[in-house]
Amino acid sequence: MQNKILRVDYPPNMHSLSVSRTQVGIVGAGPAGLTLALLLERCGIGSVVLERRDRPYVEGRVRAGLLEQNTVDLMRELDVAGRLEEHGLAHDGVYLRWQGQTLHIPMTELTGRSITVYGQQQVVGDLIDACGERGVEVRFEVEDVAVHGLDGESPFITFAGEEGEERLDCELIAGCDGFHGVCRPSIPAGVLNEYEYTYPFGWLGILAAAAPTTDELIYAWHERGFSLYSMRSPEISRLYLQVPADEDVAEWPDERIWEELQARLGVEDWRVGEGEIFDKGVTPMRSFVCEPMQFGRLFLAGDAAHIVPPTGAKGLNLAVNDVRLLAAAMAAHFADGDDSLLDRYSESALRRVWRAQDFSNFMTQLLHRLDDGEPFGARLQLSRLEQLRRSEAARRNLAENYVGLPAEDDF
Ligand code: RFL
Ligand code: PHB
Repeated sequence: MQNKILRVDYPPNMHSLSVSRTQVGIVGAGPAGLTLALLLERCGIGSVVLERRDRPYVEGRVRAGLLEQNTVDLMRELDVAGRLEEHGLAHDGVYLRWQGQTLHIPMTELTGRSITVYGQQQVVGDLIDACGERGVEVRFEVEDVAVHGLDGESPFITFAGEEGEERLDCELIAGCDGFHGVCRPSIPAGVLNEYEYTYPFGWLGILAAAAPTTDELIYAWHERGFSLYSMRSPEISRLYLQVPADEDVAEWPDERIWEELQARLGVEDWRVGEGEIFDKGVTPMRSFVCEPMQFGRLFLAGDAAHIVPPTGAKGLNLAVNDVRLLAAAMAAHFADGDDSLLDRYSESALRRVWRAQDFSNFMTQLLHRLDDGEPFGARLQLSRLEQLRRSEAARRNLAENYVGLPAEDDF
């Protein structure tokens, strides 16, 4: 559908207000919002994506790196996987490392499904390019976005664009604006149940111009704290260190980072490959879910509705799964007025969200230094790691959760 734009000019002393109309107003141009816009476009449904930041900022934000097979399959289905096929690194397993031992978990052998390392920055860049090529409107640098009329038949979004105030009338609104967005807080008090847990630690993440010296990701338990060895390409490594939640990145000059990584990840005759660090940041870790993920004509998706600690590598994958369900439900609404899928959207999405919450919490509690002053927790962790080494059933359980449930199990 063509988006209609109508400009209403008021007398000179009043602000002019541009009013336009689309079928679905989408707030946020992260993986959730952009993927939803492309899924809707494929069904002939018009949408406008409203994003607070500018395009270079959105494309430059360093975040996730690990895509489940479902996510890769959806990117292929949407015909946006060209660069992913070329540059994505297919992985068949991961390593767990503790006390000098390394255990390979052969994901593909255990589940028949695989994982792909491909940076969220690239995913977002590919999605924005596809929106441009397919005429999907993405408006960057819009300010003061607010959603209105959510419990009526005619919701609308107001915002300040380059030319002044604007109003976007819609039939449905998708809140894809991340954890700190405006959509979730616009739902009236008392509607949502919110579940939250904040961890007392965070991750210091770096990108380095260094060839990875490992063929698979390494998740390492260490008395000094957790660390993770990941990558972005044969020349670029992505590494993380557990640090206190409120850590100042200035406390971590490059030499200290490499020293700590070698101490936590290194084993005899093997070292982490070092190189120039060109990105550094600290991320807090929290678990959060709001229920339901919808109110009237507003549907939340991705980090706007739930956050997982990154240890399970689930956040982006959950965001993409939400909009896969949401797009199908919206398509049924527009095709024949059938709202049964929209009514069930939250319930369908939350099944996978809670599974991912549990798995992300399990991986976090298994591998991080708990800092509660008691050695008891560490002994339990070592016992669980030992069980993974001894039991194929335990490895299979981890592998099934890590690669993600098949998409068809959701509706
Ligand atoms: P995003 O990506 O936060 O996008 C939301 C967008 O909304 C915009 N926005 C607004 N726009 C207009 N008006 C407003 N008022 C707005 N407020 C916000 C924002 O600017 C932004 O562009 O949410 P989305 O689309 O739900 O995607 C979620 C993922 O980004 C997130 O879950 C992942 O990055 C989490 N994550 C990982 N997920 C994985 O699946 N695999 C991983 O390996 C993985 N590793 C990670 C991660 C997240 C990390 N950090 C930094 C949080 C590793 C890290 C370190
Ligand atoms: C990443 O490559 O950024 C990454 C990989 C696995 C995780 C989290 C982040 O669990």
